[in-house]
Amino acid sequence: MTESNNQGSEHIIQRFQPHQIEAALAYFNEHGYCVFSKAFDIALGKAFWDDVEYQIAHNEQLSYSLYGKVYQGPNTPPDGKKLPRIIDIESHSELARQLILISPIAKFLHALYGCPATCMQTLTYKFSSEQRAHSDKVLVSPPYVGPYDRETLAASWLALEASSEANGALIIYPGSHKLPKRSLFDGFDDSYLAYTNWLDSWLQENGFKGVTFRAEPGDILFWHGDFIHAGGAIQSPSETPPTRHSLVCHYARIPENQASLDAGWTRVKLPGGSYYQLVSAVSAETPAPTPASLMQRLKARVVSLMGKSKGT
Ligand SMILES: O=C(O)CCC(=O)C(=O)O
Repeated sequence: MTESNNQGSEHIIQRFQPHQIEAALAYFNEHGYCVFSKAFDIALGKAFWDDVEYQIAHNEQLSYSLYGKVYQGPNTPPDGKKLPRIIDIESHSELARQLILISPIAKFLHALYGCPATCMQTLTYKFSSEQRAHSDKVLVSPPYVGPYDRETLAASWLALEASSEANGALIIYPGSHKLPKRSLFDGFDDSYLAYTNWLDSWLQENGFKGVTFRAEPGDILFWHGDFIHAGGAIQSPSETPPTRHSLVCHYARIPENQASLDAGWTRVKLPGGSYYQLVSAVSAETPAPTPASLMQRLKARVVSLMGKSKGT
């Protein structure tokens, strides 16, 4: 997992335990990213993914981003559901809301911001996006948030499955957040291709080499808003591409009393911070049926047998 980059030596990805917040923050400021191991319960991650599958199958309000456009309901092209990049799962899934500001995330971001964080948006991926190297800094612009301090933009990437070259592990460029660079809106005529071509040359000229982040389920990777990263190419030769389930959350420091700009979205408090909720999704929420506990099943069986014995 080591490669040289412009920091002049082999780069080894250091991992932190969820309680090592201060050490991780110092590392984040230096390298533009940090990784916490065993930062959330793998079973919660699995249950969340089951809910994602359930929502894809049953919830027509879910929003998918596909090739730069957002789709919902019957207008969603088949690829939208096959290669899902869901942009609002936290509005639909209680389990997503448990993850987006889970304790190590809330604590790390509180240390970074000096106040509770706001989750502006999420991206739920079934596969590696294979997205070329980019910075998120000007890309994360949910309309309901409006202008915000982009210097505070940060992301968390929650590994719901292990990743490696086979399923397109993330590629990161340690230290890349420190240098000023052009953005998509600096003279590329809105051409994402021209921007990413330019950025590849910029990385090379500045001596940055990508480092593969091989994740374990339960890992949380944080990256700085201007940190360069990419969705790795899926290298498995298999006809069915291997999945790489992940949840990406984008946060910023947003004044506590700043309301949503769109009446269709409301800002909601959670124990560790706040997030934006699609209002129409609240009443429509249909949680996936949770399997009954053994005790509940036994009780139900006893009640049904008693009913039968009374001839009902
Ligand atoms: O998970 C991926 O493949 C890429 C994620 C990413 O680059 C992003 O959300 O900005």
